[in-house]
Amino acid sequence: MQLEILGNTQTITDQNGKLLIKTPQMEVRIMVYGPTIIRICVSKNFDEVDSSFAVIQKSLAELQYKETADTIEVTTLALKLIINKTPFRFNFYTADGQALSEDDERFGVNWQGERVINYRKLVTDEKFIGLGEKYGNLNRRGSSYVNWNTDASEHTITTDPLYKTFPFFIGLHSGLTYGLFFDNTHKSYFDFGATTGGQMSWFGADGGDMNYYFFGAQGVRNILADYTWLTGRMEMPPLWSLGYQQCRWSYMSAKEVLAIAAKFRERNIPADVIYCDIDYMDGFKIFTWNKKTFPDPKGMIDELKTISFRLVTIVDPGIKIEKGYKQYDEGVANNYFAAYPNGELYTAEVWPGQCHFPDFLNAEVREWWGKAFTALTEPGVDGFWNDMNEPAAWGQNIPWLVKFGEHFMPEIRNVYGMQMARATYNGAKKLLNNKRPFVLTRAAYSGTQRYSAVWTGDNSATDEHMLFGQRLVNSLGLTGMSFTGVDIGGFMGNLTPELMVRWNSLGVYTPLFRNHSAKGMEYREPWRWGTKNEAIIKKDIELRYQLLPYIYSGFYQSHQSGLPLSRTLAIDYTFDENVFDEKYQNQFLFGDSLLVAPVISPAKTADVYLPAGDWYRLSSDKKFRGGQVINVPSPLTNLPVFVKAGGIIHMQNVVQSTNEQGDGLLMLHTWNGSEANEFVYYEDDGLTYDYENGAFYKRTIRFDPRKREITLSAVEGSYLSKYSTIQLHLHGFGRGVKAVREFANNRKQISIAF
Ligand code: MIG
Repeated sequence: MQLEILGNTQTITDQNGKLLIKTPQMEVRIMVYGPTIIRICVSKNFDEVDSSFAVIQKSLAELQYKETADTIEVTTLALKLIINKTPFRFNFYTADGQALSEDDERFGVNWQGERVINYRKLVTDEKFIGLGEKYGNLNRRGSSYVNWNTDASEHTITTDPLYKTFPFFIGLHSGLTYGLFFDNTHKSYFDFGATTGGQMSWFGADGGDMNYYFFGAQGVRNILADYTWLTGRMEMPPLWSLGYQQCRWSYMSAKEVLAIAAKFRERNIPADVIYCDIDYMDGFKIFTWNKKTFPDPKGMIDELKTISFRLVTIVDPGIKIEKGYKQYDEGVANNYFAAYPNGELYTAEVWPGQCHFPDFLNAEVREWWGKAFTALTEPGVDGFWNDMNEPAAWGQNIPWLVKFGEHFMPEIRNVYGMQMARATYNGAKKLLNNKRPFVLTRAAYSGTQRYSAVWTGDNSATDEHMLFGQRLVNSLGLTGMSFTGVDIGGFMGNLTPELMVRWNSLGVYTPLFRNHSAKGMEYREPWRWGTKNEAIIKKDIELRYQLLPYIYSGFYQSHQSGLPLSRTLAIDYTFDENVFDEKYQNQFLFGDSLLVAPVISPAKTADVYLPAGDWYRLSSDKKFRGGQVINVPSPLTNLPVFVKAGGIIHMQNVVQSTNEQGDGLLMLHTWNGSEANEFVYYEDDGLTYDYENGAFYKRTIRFDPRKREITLSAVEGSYLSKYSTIQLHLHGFGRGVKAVREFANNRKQISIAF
């Protein structure tokens, strides 16, 4: 195999902001997307059209560069890209010349056959975070990874690859931050100094171009804002999808679904969602219902609605080969399925038996798929769960010569699931008449946040998996995915009541709060664990509902700026070494003000690292100084959760579902601190897209310890809050300060002295 390096520069041209550099072997395109974002694309043969599944922005029409004898320098307000001409290398600096990331001087970018690789210099103190759903530590230094979407059933906490591909990481060194998004859908590889004796890091792919976006913003938050500007942000989720979700493979009949839902109401355990896994279908045929066990889907869903439950149903990509089955007939007639190069349709076995696989890369197929959801939306299904879309088939490995339109399988495998989620989301959105669909997908690629929430697939019912799951959620948050979750309780295996209670209490602080288990496992509903445990589980679920106003406002941040709801401490405490300590690396901020320390179920006490600042335990208001490790009690009734001093958290009284109007009381909790703080409270109807036309209620809450004042700004937006009264609760303000004040919710600025 021949090693091809980037030869010497032959010509440089500026084409409306695109800098084209030709060498005898390759062509390089440099584009600027903003002061902190520069794209480099090196190719041996550029496609006519520059297309991406992830990126939704265009490059700027102008670019500043100058040429010297040895270099080409591209500058923006914030960045300097210095390209060495011989040998050809790409090096990035801040505007004032500090090195952010440089090519390895010896190897840089090169090709080995079809494979394209970039070798980069490692800085001594360099750390890496990101890549989304990947095993290992928060700091990825010393690890290597493969992106190849895989149905990783029965995975362990060291399995790689898993289900999703997010070829985006953030580098941290010398007090500086940068990000790199390798937008290449082929099987790809990332090595953060694992196999090079600490000499260099490298990434590459089996095919395609060396196409990457370099982010030079300072601060992880700013990099996330840039990355999600480039690849999109989530819409506001339906409020009901933030409630408690009960799943099972499977509730086998309409009767069982209704009985389970009714039990929540009988026992006054709040919940919003119940699921139908694959057994609701007729022979696992997508978009059908089993006539015997689900004879009247609409009747069942209507009944669920009367007790304020929503239904989410699963769909898989595999379409059963069966004449007379609508999706099969139409798919064959229109050539909508993946095929071998000789035109024969590709066949593989999944749940329904022999199947064909829709070509979700084709817009017409996506449209067709989207329309088929009438079979689900007509009876009243509100949420659409996309499974098996790696794509999975028995035997895993789909032959490489299978074609999806013009693309061979290896080129598109990593985006197949995302395109299925896209088709599902667009289809459901059209059918739901201005209501927001909830879509949940297992396979994903960068940009999936625009269409869908994700869960981390088939985990196991162990403490180890619970902690691992938290790392996955935190890491997914570093790649634009805010609406994420794990199977709470673990998919495979049975667990102790203690672990169920603990995991559920962590679920309160998981963006997607969904309890799920595999066929054959013991049932997992809250009442299966004895009276005492049920009471704890219930109380925790109630806490989730109390926190919903805060959580919803947290999702508004994701929608606005790409900041995830579950945030590894590396986002705000980037250069604090303790954050990366294996003992504390699972800790995270849930929204702006809560710090959560996941704890295994047997532990009666926990060591918690509190970063700089003052903190209060949520359950007791006991105050702690930050910048130290503390040991605190962690009984099953009380997960270690802390509020940041100055924290602002909106809560409501318990409701049994988000469908309940509630008592109209919004409780605004503030914890005393020496520094000023601000929080944007956000509310809308939680259901429709009217917020896009101004139908929201938004106000900034300011805590100002110097002025001794809490201010609620005047309301922005036209929506009427569902809360008629606001109650201010002051924590840690000492004697003499009235702890609770109450006032009618009005739209003017409100200032309260303390
Ligand atoms: O081959 O639909 O990850 O959540 O319950 C297993 C049955 C297929 C895998 C999913 C899991 C789901 C299960 N599915």
